[in-house]
Amino acid sequence: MMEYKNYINGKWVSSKSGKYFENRNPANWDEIIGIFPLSTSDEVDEAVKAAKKAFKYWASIPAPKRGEILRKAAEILMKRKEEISRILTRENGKILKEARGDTQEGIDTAFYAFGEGRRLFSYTTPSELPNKFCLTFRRPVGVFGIITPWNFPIALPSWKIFPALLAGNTVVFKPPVDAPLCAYELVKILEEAGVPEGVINLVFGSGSVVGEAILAHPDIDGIAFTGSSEVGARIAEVAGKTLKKISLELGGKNAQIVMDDANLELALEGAIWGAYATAGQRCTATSRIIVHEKVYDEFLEMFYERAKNLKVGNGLDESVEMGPVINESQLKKIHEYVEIGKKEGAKLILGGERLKGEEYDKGFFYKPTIFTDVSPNSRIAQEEIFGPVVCFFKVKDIDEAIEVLNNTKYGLSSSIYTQDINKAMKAIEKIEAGITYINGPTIGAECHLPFGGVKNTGNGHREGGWTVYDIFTEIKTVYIDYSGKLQKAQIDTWES
Ligand code: UN1
Repeated sequence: MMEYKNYINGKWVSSKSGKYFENRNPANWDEIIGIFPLSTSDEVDEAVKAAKKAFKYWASIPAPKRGEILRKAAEILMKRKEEISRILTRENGKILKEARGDTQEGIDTAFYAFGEGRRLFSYTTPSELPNKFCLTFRRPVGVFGIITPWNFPIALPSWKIFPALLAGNTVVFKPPVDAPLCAYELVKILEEAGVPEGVINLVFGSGSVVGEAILAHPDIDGIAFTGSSEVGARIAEVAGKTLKKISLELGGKNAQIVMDDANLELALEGAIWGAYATAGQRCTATSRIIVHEKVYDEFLEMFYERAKNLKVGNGLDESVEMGPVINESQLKKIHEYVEIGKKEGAKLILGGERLKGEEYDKGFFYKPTIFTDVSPNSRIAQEEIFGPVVCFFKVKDIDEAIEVLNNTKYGLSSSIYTQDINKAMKAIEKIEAGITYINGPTIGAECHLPFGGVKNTGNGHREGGWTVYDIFTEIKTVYIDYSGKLQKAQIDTWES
């Protein structure tokens, strides 16, 4: 059995607790992929010390040179793409095609960070006084605690770690217990690419021990987290006590609108992909489909037929369209929501149960599930289920469609299928979400554009693109007075 280690101060070190957790394949729970340290708060402390010590040196390296190291990491990740994607499918369950996309997102983000090494733009502006020059530039924040979920085991740590490092921060990384091997490979790649000791530290373990120790540690300056809104609120509370910079990417209850003038075939492909890719376990997943009454029956029928025939199975089989969900407790949670939906009076027209049979019994396979007649304020319409469950809503026009879409505490992704430019423009303007797709599904964000949401989906930050550097840098404002005399802002007048 492969036993994995933490990476602290440039060394691979065994668990101090002597305790381990198992990483198993959700498509076949008998398959143990490896065991990983159940680390203690002491190990977090060591990692923070190493990161704090390494910060001065790392921050002093010019950003383009830090970028060179990330370019090397991108090249290694590119070379190992297929191997890592297969690891990803084994530990996460998502189908290979999607695992390759997950890895590719990491590669793209590393190359983008490499390029940003030669930009890291900031502003210069005129001074209100003569012979005075004003400029701003970006400095690193310090030590970042990075806590990521299992649903994008390469892309999400990449979104955070690569820009954090490029900007000159050092990192203590706590990966998810459900997909730790990708994290191990990612850190291995950074080590091979030449990241100096102490700059990236990896501490495996539980949220309740390792996660909490990171949140409370006084020498951690910032936290970047992706996960549920409940955990996000807890992070803000605990990490807020030591006034850390906090970036939270949280839940979603994303909807796709299908108008009566839409290309229904296209809308169908988008809806199926948005709802059932990654078995619905994306924060961007389509969990609500809002359809104009004129095409409701026709579209529902089309969707039902496709969903019913979706091939579910082990993601390593290239013909499979949907893999298992991550673990037993997630499977139970999804099923509980199905029961809640039924009790609430929604009509279950497809799925709503675990798949049975020899090829399924050792994994956590849930049937593609559809509810209709869902009351807009019911729990299944409002809460994030994070599984292959969609709710259908019938509306009479674009205004009602947008109203139903906005009726949620979340605001991450959204989509509308229409051929009418006026309806599309209205949706762009009125939908309360961080992301709106026109004639595309709610999933498929590109790494060089801002990613994040409004309302309870986050706390105002955007990962991705140039905006992620607002999370991982602090702005220094500089006034250079070359007048040779004391000039007083707000007091001196131009004439005097
Ligand atoms: C997530 O689920 O947390 O847009 C991220 C998408 C992916 C990223 C999802 N590129 O669906």
